[in-house]
Amino acid sequence: MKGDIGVIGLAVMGQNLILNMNDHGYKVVAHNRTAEKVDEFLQGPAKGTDIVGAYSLQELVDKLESPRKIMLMVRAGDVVDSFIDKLVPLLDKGDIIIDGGNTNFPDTNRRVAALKEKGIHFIGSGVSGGEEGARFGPSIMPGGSPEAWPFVKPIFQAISAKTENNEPCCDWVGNDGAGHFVKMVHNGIEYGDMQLITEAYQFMKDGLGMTHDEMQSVFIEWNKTELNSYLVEITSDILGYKDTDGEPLVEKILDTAGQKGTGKWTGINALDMGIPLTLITESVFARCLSSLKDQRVEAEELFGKKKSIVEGDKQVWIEALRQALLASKIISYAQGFMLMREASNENGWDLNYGNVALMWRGGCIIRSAFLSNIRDAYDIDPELSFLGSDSYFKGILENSMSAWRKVAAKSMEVGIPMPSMTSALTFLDGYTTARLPANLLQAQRDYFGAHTYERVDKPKGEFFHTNWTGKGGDVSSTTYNS
Ligand code: NBP
Repeated sequence: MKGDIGVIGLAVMGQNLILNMNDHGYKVVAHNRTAEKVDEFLQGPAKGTDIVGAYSLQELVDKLESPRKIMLMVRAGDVVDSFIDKLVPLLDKGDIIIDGGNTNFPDTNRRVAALKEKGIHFIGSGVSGGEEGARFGPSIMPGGSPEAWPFVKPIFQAISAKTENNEPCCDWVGNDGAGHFVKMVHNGIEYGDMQLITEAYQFMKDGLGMTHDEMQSVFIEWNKTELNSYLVEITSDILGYKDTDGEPLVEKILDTAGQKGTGKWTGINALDMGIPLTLITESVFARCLSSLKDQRVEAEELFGKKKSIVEGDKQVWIEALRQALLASKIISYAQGFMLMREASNENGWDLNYGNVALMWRGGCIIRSAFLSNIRDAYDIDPELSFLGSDSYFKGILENSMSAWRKVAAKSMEVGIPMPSMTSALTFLDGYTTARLPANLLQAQRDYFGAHTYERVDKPKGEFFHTNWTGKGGDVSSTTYNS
């Protein structure tokens, strides 16, 4: 009997996805560039299963049922192109290549188009959930050639995570690189969620002087509220984890954050599309700032160590912090969905936002109870332009406002950096202000560069230039927006 699907790449993600597929009754053919890893896998974790090995791409192709489905779980970038180039001459028209790595979506756009010309279908799929997700149920976000989806759907939906109602956290996202785009936004939101939690931790630790056991208890309690999520849950575990000397391990970890680029891509994409994705972008910058460790140490000596003490009833502050975290999180998701909406419109992807929320509901790093509410919001209004306008989220934003402002103001007063919580509040203030000072900005642009402006008392699209000093000419610059 031939294999149902081939998987190339036997590192942590590939191996675990294969074992997951095998558990669900699919016969998988496994291949890896370094052939010894095929043997190690077959004689190790795959021993006693139906998984078979292939030591060359030809052998892999020969062992698969038509139309062949071959999933790449390798390092993103050139490695994917190199495997595609080697596979294409061995495949038949109608065969399917799937890239399950963390690929930047323009690469997927390019690959879908190039392979279409050769009659090969291509799916670019985000896979989230790390090692455990891959093994027992990841969130899977596939997009690309729609003709390929019916062949891949049963396997992907079988191995994916399920919601509490047993719905698969996997559905077709859209054409071209839509799947990888949605995975990129997922990762951006993950950056935001993580940053928000770290800001709450610093406020509790430095501002309120709380012990790690106290902070652990707070996160355990928060996990029973609307903040219920995987990241809040693991944070409580981390805060409670003691090193061999009995001290909290977290304080022995160097405070420089790593990043592999997906948060940065999200921010760059937002700038390209003109979407104010402030919270996620601040989260990326916060990681950049953290990596300037030597400079920060020198600067603290130069400026003096801040006292950062927050006075007042600790329990009241903790509740204020919880509300500030929840409200900021709503803004982060609202901005992420704004970005997806713009990309969907620009690319004609017709994204289903409720489905996206459902795909993130289980299996992935940002999984949370909150995503069910997001799904409900898009079920009520599929074209919702700002998540915060949905009545459930609007209610939380309004109820949290005073606590959120208190936390933001206090952080500024005592010098605890909270870039994401404060920028989220600033965003909401801007978004809910009908008249911003951009009129003055337009006047400045017209003053120094004759860039023209529109008037509130004239129809939109009519442009004016003023000779502000009486010295300049009446010639205006061309009007366009980049
Ligand atoms: P890695 O990203 O570490 O990639 C390892 C695989 O890539 C191995 O099969 C390796 O073959 C192959 N490879 C490399 Br590296 N360079 C190669 C080359 N020049 N030619 C051929 N093969 C090459 O594995 P991973 O952590 O399992 O991740 C797989 C994909 O899934 C990545 O795109 C990753 O970003 C994404 N992802 C990872 C996670 C996670 O939690 N790790 C989560 C979600 C998505 P070799 O054995 O011969 O070196």
